[in-house]
Amino acid sequence: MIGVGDMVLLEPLSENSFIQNLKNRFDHDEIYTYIGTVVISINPYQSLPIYTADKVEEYRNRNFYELNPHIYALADEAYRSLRDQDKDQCILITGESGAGKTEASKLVMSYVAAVCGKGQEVNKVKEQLLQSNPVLEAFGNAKTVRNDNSSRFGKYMDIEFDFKGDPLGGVISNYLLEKSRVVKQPRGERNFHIFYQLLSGASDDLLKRLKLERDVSKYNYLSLDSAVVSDLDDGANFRIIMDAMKTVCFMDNEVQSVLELVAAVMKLGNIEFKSESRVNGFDESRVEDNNDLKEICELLGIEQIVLERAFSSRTLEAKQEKVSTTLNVAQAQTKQSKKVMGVLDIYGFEIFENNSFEQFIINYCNEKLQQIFIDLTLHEEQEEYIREGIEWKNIEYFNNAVICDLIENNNKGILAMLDDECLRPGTVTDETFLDKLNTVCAGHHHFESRHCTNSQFLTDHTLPHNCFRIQHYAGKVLYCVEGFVDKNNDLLYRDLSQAMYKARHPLIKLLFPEGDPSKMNLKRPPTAGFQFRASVGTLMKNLQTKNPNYIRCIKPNDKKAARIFTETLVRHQVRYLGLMENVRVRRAGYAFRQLYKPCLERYKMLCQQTWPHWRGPARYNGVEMLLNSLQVPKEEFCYGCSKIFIRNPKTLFALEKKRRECLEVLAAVIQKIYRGWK
Ligand code: AD9
Ligand code: MG
Repeated sequence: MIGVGDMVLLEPLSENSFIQNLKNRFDHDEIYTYIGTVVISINPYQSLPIYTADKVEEYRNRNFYELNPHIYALADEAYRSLRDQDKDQCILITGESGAGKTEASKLVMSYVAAVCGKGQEVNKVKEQLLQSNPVLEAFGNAKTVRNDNSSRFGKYMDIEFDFKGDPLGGVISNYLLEKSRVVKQPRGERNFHIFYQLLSGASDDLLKRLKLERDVSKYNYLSLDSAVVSDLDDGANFRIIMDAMKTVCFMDNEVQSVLELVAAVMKLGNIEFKSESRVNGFDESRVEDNNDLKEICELLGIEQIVLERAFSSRTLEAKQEKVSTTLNVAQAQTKQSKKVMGVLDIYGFEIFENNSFEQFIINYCNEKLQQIFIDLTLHEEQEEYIREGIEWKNIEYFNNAVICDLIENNNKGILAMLDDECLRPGTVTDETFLDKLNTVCAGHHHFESRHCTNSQFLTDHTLPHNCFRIQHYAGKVLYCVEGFVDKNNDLLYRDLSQAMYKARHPLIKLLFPEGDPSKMNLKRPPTAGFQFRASVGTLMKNLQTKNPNYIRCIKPNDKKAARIFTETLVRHQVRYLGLMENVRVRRAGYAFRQLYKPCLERYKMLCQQTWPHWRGPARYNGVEMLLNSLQVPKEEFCYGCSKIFIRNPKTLFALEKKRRECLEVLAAVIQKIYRGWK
C-alpha cells in the first residue's frame, strides 16, 4: 500500500501530512483514499486501468477495509447493505466543478449494474439505466472553462431494486437546467453538446431533412471560438447518443421530433428583428429575414403568421417551469416492496469571472449538500456520543447553516427577497433588488456589497455597483445582479406559448401545455428560485431517510491535466470540504457501533459461553463475555447506553474473519452429517 489508505490511521495527523499522503498516493496513481467510510477521490485526468471487469470481481462481496481503497468498495458496501440489510442507500458525490463527480456517479452505477442480478429482463433494465447517462449529458452538459463536460443541471437518480437485489428501474429528477446557455455562453465556453454533435455526426441526408448546414459558424447560438474541444469527438458521440436513445426506448419518430426541435432552436438564434415605429408612437419589432422563420415553422408545423405575430406582440403572462421531471425507465411494479439506491450528481461549486443567477443557485445547492454532510457526519456523530454517554471532546468545525439561512430564510433570505421584488407591483429592476438586499442583509457576516460590508453600513469602493458578495463555505463569490429578476421570473409571453401549443409538431405541443387556451391559468406560477428551493428541500428530506455514502471529489489542478498536483489548490479544497474535521471526529471516536443484541447475535458463535444461547442480557454481560473471551484489547471498545462502540475498523474486520471461518467449519460439519444420513 502506498502511503496510508485510511486517513484515520495517519500518524502524525496534520493538514500537511494529510495533503502529503494524498499527493504521495496520487503520484502513484492511487486516486482513492478513505476517511473511515468516506471516499476521497482525486481526478486523475487520465484513464487508469482500475475499472476493469477483473477489478469488479476483486471488490465483489469483500469487506470495505479488506482491499486497497476504491470507489468500487463503497459501491459494493452500499449495494450489499441495501440487498442484505434492507437499508435504502444514497450516494452523495460532492466537489467543485471538474473534480470528477459525474465520472464517479457513472462508476458507481456501472459497478452496481455489474454485480446485481442476471437474466435477459434484468440486463435490459441495466442497459437502460446506464444508457440514460449519455442522453442526459448530450442535452444537459457543456464545455465550460472548468470542465469540458460540465453538468449544467443537477441529477438525482433513484435506482430501484426488488427483494433479491435485482434492478427494477429508475426514477430521475433533474434540477434547474442552465437554460440561458442556449442563447449565450461565456467566453471560451460552448453551448450544450447536442448542437455540435448533431452538426458533426448527422448524415447529409438527415441534415437536409432538418434544414441545417454542417458549418457551425452559420449559427449565432453556437460559439465559434471553442467549437472544437480536443478531447471530444462530437461526431462519434452523436452516434452513441442515437443508439442510447433507442436503448432508453425512444421510438424513431420521437428521436426525429427531438432533433427537429434542436434544429429549430439553432435556427431561432439566426432570426433578426428590426424595430418599426408605429403611428401611435409604440415600437414594434418585425422579423428581418423570413427564410429562417419559414423553415422553423416547417420543422415545427406552425403557421408562419402565428409565430411571427407571437414574436412581435406581448400579452403578459407567465409559464410554469418544470424543474423536476421524472423518467420511468422501466415499468414501475407498484405492488412490490422496493429498495432504493439514490445517486446524486449535482453541478459543483462554481466561481467564475462573472457569476450570475445560475452560479448563485448552483452554489446554494452545494451549500445545502455541505450542510447535510455536516449534519450527518460531524454534528450527528458528536450528538450520538453524548446521547450514548461516551466521553467526548468537542471538535470545532465551521457550520455553514448560517449561509444556507442567508439564502433560504423564509422572510429575510436572499431568495425570498428576490421573490418579493419579482411579485411586487411597480417598477422592479435588478437594482431595486440589490437595494433591498443592502437594507435587509446589512451586517450579515457572510454578505457584502458596495454599500454594506459584512459588519456595518460602510462603503467598499473595491466592489462594483451592481454586485453583492457572499462568503460561501467554499470561498467568496461576487454575484452580478444583472438578470436576477428576469431569470427568477422566468416569464414566457403567453402569445409564444399559445403559438407553440398550436403547432402540429407533437413534442412542441407537449412541451407547452400552458399554451392551451382552454386551460389558461391566470394564477402566476412560482418563480424559478422558489421552485428550486422547494425541490432542493424535498431532495434533502429524501436523502435524510437513506443511509448516506460519501464520495468527496478533489480537483488536483486547474489545467485539466494528468499527473499535476497543485498543492495550494488541493489544500483549499481539503479545508472547505472540512476533511480535517472529518478525520478528527472519526479518530476521536469509534469507527463502528452496533446495538448490543444484534452484535451478540452476529458473533455469539465465537464464544463457548454465548453459543448457542446466552441466557442473560446482551447489554452488557453478553457482549462483555464475548469480547473478553476473544481477548479484544480494552482500549478498542467502549460501552454506550444502547450500543457497543468499536474503535478500529481492523478489530471489526478480525471479528468478521473469525465469524466467516467459524461458518465454514459449521457448514463442513453439517455437510458431513448430511452425507452420513444418506
Ligand atoms: V461539474 O461540477 O459537472 O462541472 P464534475 O462532474 O465534478 O464537474 P467530471 O466528472 O465531469 O467532473 O470530470 C471532469 C473530467 O475529468 C472528465 O470528463 C474526465 O475527463 C476526467 N475524470 C474525472 N474522473 C475521472 C476518473 N476517475 N478517471 C479518469 C476522470 N478521468
Ligand atoms: Mg458533472
